Amino acid sequence: MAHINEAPIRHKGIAVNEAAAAGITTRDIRLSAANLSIAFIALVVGGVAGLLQGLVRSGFLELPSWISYYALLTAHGVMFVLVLTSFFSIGYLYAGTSRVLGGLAPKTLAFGWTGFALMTVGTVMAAFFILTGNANVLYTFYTPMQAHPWFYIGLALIVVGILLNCVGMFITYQSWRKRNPGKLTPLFAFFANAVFVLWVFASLFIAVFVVGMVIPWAFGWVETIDPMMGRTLFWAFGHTLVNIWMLTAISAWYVSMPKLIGGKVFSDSLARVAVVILVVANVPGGFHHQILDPGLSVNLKFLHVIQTFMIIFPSLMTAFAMIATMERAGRAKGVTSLLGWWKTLPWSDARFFALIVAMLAFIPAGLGGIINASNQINQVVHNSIWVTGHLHLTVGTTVMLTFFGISYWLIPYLSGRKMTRTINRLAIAQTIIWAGGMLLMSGAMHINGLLGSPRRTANTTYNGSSAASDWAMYEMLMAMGGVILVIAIVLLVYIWAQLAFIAPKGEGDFPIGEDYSPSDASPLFMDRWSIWVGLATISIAIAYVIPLINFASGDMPGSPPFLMP
Ligand code: HEM
Ligand SMILES: [Cu+2]
Repeated sequence: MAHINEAPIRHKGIAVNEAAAAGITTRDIRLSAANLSIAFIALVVGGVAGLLQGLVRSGFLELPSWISYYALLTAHGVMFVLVLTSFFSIGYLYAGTSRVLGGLAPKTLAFGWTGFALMTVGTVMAAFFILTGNANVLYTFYTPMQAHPWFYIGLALIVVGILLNCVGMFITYQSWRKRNPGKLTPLFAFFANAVFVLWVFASLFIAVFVVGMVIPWAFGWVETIDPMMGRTLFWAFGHTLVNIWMLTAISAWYVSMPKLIGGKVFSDSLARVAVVILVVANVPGGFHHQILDPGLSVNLKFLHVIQTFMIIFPSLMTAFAMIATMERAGRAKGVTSLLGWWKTLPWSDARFFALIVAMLAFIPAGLGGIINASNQINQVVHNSIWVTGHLHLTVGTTVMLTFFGISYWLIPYLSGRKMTRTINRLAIAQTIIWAGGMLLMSGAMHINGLLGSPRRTANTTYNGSSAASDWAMYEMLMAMGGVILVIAIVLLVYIWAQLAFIAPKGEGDFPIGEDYSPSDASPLFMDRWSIWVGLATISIAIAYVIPLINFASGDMPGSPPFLMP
């Protein structure tokens, strides 16, 4: 497979693989493909669970006694937001990094495969305990709800596996820098490195929570656990995870989208600044998931609302850069009218179409996020199904559609096949069906949340209460949205199978927008990650030292375990 134009780069200790002299090596392909395969399995399992939930909540279906709504809900959350997103990001970022840095270092492959193996074993363990009803703790595994201890060990293996992948990425990144003194790393690699830096921060919090607190408690070695400490550690991880998805998704918007529309990266340095702000400012945002938690002072919550709103800056910068990229591409094609460039975009190219729909979905998703993060309005929507509607717009639509769009070039790139016109058309239909299904489902969830319907509850009429009867119509719409989404998943599986095994051989490329114009070069210190990691550590310390010391100071009552039906 010959995909790369640049000469391959020699990694210390191995001879250049001649077969790979012109492109991504078979070894790199295998690692990415393995990660993507698990992501695809997670999509199917998570999707089936999602559909069943939608049908149960709306009263269309009653589950057999051997499986509970909460087992399904746990499977759905874990498969989609922990498993699918992690494996997909690794497969995609490793492939793109191999593309722009001329191959992964041999040690990276060793770390990558070991990480992959641990993550896969961890996923199978977690799935087993969820589906056998031994881990009805939802994907947030808030204590004092308790699962089987080996479920948590499965989660811990996933985290260790991810950390090994981080090390793998850093090795290739740093080895490229050593071999290219005085050169700025390519933008894609910068994004990839940032994602893995965030993963390290996220993993540290979740490791302390799972390994340091939950596992000893689940085995019964300690009797009680402090739920507040757990929630705080979880959301330091959980919110960082959200930005890991966003950063992964926007890497495609910044780097690949310009190439797909025949334009150029609008501003390399703007992109890098947006990345750095996300890395430095994001972890403390975790507290906006705890606005209604007791035990945190009002002043502290105020500080965190401010820190959360920092994230609006890179979001607006991204919106600006995307529109500017598209406008410039149109102007370069000779468009002079104010908005005429909009028509010159390649609407019939599924790779672009999925990305632009994802970007459009981010507008209502981001507005909802501002509502959630605002202390007063949060009181109205907190723990209602509005929140579930919000996360189906953000991760369910914006991130997922971007991942689907990426897969339309990534799979052909890895399989050495090409997207035919028919598959392209199916992929456009897939995008429309997915977006339509999500719009319907998440719209209904938003409205029902405002009407007071709680999230994370199976079907109930609350003893025939009239308030609850108002929810019925929107619950039916939710279920309809779910059915439409599952149709989209079936179509997607068909497209992926075609692209991976059946489509005619061809030379697809991994689209990489032209890096930067010399006049717009970022200063070299942008690549000094010690600066950004240092600043991020300071921002995390400002946010977390006081509350964690308070929780740890010993006057918090601990809780014995609760087992969910
Ligand atoms: C087939 C498509 C999907 C359907 C039918 C679906 C449906 C649902 C339903 C009915 C709920 C439960 C509401 C509740 O009781 O609180 C839910 C929760 C959730 N969904 Fe989905 N969803 C789908 C796709 C996705 C995707 C693609 C993602 C993310 C990548 C996602 C992430 C979540 C999360 C994180 C929750 C919250 C779980 C919790 O509260 O523990 N869903 N979904
Ligand atoms: Cu958050």
